[in-house]
Amino acid sequence: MDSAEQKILDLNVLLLGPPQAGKSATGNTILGSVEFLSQLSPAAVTQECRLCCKTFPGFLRRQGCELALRLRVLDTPAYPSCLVSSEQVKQDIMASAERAFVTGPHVVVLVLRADVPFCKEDWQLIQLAEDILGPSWRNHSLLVLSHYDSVDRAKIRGEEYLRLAPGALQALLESVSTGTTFWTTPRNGCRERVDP
Ligand SMILES: Nc1nc2c(ncn2[C@@H]2O[C@H](COP(=O)(O)OP(=O)(O)OP(=O)(O)O)[C@@H](O)[C@H]2O)c(=O)[nH]1
Ligand SMILES: [Mg+2]
Repeated sequence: MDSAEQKILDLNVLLLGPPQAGKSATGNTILGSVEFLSQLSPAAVTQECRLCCKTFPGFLRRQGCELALRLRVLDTPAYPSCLVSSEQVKQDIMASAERAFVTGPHVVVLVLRADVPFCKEDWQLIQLAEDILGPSWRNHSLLVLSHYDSVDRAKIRGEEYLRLAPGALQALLESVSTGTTFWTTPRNGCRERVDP
């Protein structure tokens, strides 16, 4: 590794979630710009995996030296899918993640809608995170509950939402150690974080 390479910190992010959960919008939020097509559709918008790489020079200082952050975000088609074979999507995602990330994904962002019930199919998503990251997947996964603005409009506050959530979702929230984020309405394709 030469000195130029040492000044770059890589962060590989893999987005996963069911149809229309807000995966692409989340990717845009992470990148801070509109890179992925994010739109309402009765069909799948993202049909194949797409990598976006962005470098943020001087992002942090370590031992008196400035480091750039190189963010690689892989947007993926919906999984599990109700439109095409979920097994095929799973194979595509795993193959694309292997191609995109030489050192593997560092963080898997699981995007679920806060305003629709957590159902048993969602466990397939968790299983995929585990297949990709291995047994320590919980330590390297972030759960994003999108469409929190709808929950907010229904005047359900964060704590109450968590109390009302089915046991399976509560177990997931407890097991994902990197924390949960609630997101509000997209603005210009990006979103803002709100506190639960
Ligand atoms: N109100 C609201 N709308 C959202 C939120 N997140 C995403 N959306 C909207 O939901 C729609 C789908 O968002 P996408 O980012 O395309 O979702 P996706 O998971 O990438 O969708 P597919 O690629 O079709 O699986 C878009 O119209 C977004 O603007 C949110 O937190 N609140
Ligand atoms: Mg998408």
